[in-house]
Amino acid sequence: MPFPKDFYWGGATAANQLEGAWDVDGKGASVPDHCTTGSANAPKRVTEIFEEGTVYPSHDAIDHYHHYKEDIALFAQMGFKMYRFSVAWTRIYPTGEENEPNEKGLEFYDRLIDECLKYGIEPMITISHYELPYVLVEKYNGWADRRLIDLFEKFARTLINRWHDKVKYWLTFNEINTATQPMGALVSLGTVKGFTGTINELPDDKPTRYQALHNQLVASAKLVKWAHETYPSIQMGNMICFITYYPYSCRPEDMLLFQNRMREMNWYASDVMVRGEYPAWGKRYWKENGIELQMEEGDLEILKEGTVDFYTLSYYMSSTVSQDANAAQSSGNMAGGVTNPYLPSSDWGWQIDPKGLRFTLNEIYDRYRIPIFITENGLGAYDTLEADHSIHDPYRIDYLRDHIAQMEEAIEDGVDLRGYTPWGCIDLVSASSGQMAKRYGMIYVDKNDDGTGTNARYPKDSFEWYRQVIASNGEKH
Ligand code: BGP
Repeated sequence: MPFPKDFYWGGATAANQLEGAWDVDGKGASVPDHCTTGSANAPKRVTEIFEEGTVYPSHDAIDHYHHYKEDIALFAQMGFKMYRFSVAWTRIYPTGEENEPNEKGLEFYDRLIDECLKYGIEPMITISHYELPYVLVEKYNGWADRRLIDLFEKFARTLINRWHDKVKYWLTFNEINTATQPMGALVSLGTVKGFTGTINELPDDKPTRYQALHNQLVASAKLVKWAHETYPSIQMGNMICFITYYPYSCRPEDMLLFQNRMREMNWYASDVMVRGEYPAWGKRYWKENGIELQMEEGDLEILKEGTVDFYTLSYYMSSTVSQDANAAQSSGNMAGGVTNPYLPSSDWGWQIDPKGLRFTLNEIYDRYRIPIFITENGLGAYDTLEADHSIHDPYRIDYLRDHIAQMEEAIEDGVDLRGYTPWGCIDLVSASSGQMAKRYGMIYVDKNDDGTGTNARYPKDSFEWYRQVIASNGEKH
């Protein structure tokens, strides 16, 4: 049986996408709190002022803030061994700049962590998951400003000092590599000072993005170094949005394009976090893209000293690249690319590729030789709530089953895979579209795009299926 006996089966979420209670108990506004709901035809918008009558989905989300006990009990019923969640920065430091943390915010996570531990569920915390305090965007243009490093250290150390004896696994930044793509400016870096409009209208400034990413990489390494010195028992990880690219043809130009995309999207940030240095091709890349990184003395040493203990990734799809400008384009989570005729697509155009996961895990492990966790994977789909409150989601079961089968293969190949926490184990707000209708959960939540719904939770067919997967340690899937 390939799955090791202490394999961490579980699920993953992010604070701004499920907690709601956006201004309760002293919480401040974060970037997602300024984002509206989108739809298949209309992209979500960012507004500076809250518009009357507009739905801001993170404000209420699925009200996990008040339902966490029920939700963790359902996770326990599925047999979760691990739960990956994030801490809302604005619950702890509402503007990011306070000197003292907001005790009420900390107490919520005290309760949440204790609830997990009560059921023997190992918490994994993402310190920063796409939810920068909005004040830091307006005042500093987000991570473009180095002062964010100290503000982040203050926030992150507050969490680790408080929970180091209860939480062993920590991730610094969710999908830090999205900074290499235009969308990263909004979701990850907050370098969107003064911007209002749809997410398709985001202006792009590549040199600023790469500078802001450098600042984040330094912040991450600084924290990892401090955590290792202060609390040797905890483990620090990265988190990469892994997009596996294929060359569309065997043309040498396509092969080089494939290599460039893999480097830019996947290896650039993770080489720094795992190897402790920028890749050899970095200098040429910076020059050709007009990037002049401002570094301070000691930055390169910090990067060297703050390397992570384990590697985590999200994996949803692969993407195909071609030199041919006329090739049919496919849509996707920041990836874009051309349509791969061998793969089916989700309702949102993401190309489903379980075998690509085996390839990906092998590539990562060959390169770094450190333990790996898949901290996100799943299918965003439309679900139908039947009159008897059942939800039949065989498409989701198929998706997860096929990916688990390829994880098995990768483990047989020799990959040190330690855990699997599929995304949005309970329905929550979509990061890219702001919709509730794009559902990932094994637990259905009665909440709609227009903000209506009872917030009642109902297990889908995938709930019982996943329970059996976990109970059999992956043998039954
Ligand atoms: C990742 C994010 C998550 C999550 C997931 C699914 O990029 O880390 O926050 O939302 O993608 O994406 P979406 O919600 O856009 O379908």
